[in-house]
Amino acid sequence: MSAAISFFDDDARRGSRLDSLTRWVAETAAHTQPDSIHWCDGSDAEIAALNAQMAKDGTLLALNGQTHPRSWLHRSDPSDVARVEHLTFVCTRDPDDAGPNNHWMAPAEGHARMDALFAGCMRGRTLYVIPYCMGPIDSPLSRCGVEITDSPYVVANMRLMTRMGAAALARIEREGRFVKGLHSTGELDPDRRFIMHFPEELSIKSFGSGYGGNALLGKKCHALRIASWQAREEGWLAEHMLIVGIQNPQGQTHYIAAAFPSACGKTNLAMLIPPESYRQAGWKVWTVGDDICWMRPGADGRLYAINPEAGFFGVAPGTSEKSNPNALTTIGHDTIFTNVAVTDDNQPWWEGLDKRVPAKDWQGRDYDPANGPAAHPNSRFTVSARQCPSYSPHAEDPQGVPISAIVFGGRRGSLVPLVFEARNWTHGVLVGASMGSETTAAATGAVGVMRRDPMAMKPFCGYNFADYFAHWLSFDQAGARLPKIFHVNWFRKGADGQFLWPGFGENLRVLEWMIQRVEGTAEAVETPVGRLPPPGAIDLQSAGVSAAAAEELFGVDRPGWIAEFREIQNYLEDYGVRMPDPLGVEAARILGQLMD
Ligand code: SAT
Ligand code: MN
Repeated sequence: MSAAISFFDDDARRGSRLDSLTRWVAETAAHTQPDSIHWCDGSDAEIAALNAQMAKDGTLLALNGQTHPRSWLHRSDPSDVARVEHLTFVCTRDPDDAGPNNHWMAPAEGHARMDALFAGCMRGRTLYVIPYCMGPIDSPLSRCGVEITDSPYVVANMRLMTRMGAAALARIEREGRFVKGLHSTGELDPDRRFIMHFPEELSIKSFGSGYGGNALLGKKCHALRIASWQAREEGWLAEHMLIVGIQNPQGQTHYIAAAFPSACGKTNLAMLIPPESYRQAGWKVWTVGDDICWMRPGADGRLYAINPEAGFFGVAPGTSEKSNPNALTTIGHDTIFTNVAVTDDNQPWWEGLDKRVPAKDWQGRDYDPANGPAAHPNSRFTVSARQCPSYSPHAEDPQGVPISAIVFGGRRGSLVPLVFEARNWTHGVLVGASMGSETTAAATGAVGVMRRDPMAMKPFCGYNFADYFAHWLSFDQAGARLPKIFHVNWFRKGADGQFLWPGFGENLRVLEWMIQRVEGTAEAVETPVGRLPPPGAIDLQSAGVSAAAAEELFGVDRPGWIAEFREIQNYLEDYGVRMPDPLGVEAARILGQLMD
């Protein structure tokens, strides 16, 4: 790796709009004391040198080059395998601006704590400066940031997940504005680990973790927590949503943005393969993004969306030829795998992939089922979106893609039907605001516990949820041509504990009904909780769903919903006077109808 501080040597840079960046880098270096500084240019030569260095020191292990060319395995510290929500803070001057949905700390205290951790932490290490752009480099919807890190693994991941390097630096120079993210893996000590956000300063400080959303600061920290704050100020939306294009046999494509909590199948839905009969009829599915969506009203009143990311950081377990063949093709080469198992011929392996028995588990131990799953349940792949066979030709359009429908969904074993449509925008915002889901392995803590996860943003909204819902409501203006809003639940279980709905490619049957609703060609039945497809509107038989299962999937259990809505009312009331009235009015109206 070059240790040269080439950027500083270049007098031409001085006095440019990069002054604040060079000053910040110099101050950070003075405080963290790295041995050298490297400005990332994003080139092939740079990553080749970095990979070689990481292969040498064991940070990356080469995988089978025959089956997985140019792919690597990284084993993280066993205590550092997921996001840490209890150590994640939003630091605003007024605690109410962060809201009850965030852990809050005063900015001065947050900085003091973090600065103490960062003091001298990069001694013996290289400080990498990563200029990056979230979104297509020439899109007005994109926003830039710079991450300073001492982790070459973070550099390699950021290179896949963002537009990183020289072009981003040029845009930063043009705009003079960027989000500052400072990261160090520290000693990976869980007791010295914090992820702090300072939205009023557009800055992030993250210490003590090298993993995913804690360390790749462009992702959840910038593109959701800080961006949600920027979006409210600037009149757009930064959401935890996949974006998928559904092309019908007539050749029209509708784009759908869908919010599900982490590890609830966003990547699978974004890369869906239509059932055989749909493929033959000419249906096609196009992937725009699998995790984050930035949306803004266009001149025609529609919402236009970009995927701010350039790659996928997907959950490996459960990814298979059946569940997501597009993902398997995508990760066939040039991929970083984190915390997966390996076979005896050094291929990456995880539960649900196939019937082979792995040789080593995610910690590098000889595989022994007594030690639990071979791959960590939150093991991941990092890969460029351009390798995805279904990557949309419009994924990088600077103006974004027009959104026809917004879908909210949770992991709910009971009560919530397979699909329903919101009556209007306000009802749709309530549907999103009252989303509940059972927790997954994507965050540390108990798995399978039901919690409210509004719009799948509970861990990611950088400000008070009450203000966030008000911001959502504000899009309903004269001239707006807003998407229809739906709710889905792929995870409904029967009395025997088995899923009632097959999911995966069959989900297209549900999306088809939504598109027909958007086009005005499908019927719906009014119920107090929303509009449901009438019997026969979705071909369940071909999806292998029995009549009894169908009845459960589309039933409205009034006593169950009354209890649910009482809980929702309590939840909304916890936010006090900042909660916008229309949501409470809407919830009361639905509850009244349920009790009629
Ligand atoms: O670890 S990440 O936050 O990047 C992944 C996720 O939780 O969705
Ligand atoms: Mn996510």
